[in-house]
Amino acid sequence: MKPPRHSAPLGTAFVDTLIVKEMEQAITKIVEVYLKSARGKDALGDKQFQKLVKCQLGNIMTGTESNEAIKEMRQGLDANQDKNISFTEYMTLVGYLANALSQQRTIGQETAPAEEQEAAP
Ligand SMILES: [Ca+2]
Repeated sequence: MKPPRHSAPLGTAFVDTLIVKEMEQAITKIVEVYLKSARGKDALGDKQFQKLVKCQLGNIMTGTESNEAIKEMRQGLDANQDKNISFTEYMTLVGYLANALSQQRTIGQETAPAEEQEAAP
């Protein structure tokens, strides 16, 4: 009798499929949020951008309660200075936030095993 040789490769493929689906869902959601916020237009105006940041990014970003801070953020993202946030400019924000989250988690892992301690002298 032959041993079941398929179990390991199938298992790996299954895990890969799960990861792809999670990424597909995440990317789809990022696009959906933008399209819903833009309400059929090809870019986000000031009000749409304010609403998107307040409703969707309040837990991941600081300063989202301040209209002025969000306006400054929009100005920083608005690469072509047309006062609207295009999908590409929106993706700059998504990339920035993903990078910040990744760094935060990496730092968290580095410091997690250590006991809580005061700042080094
Ligand atoms: Ca723009």
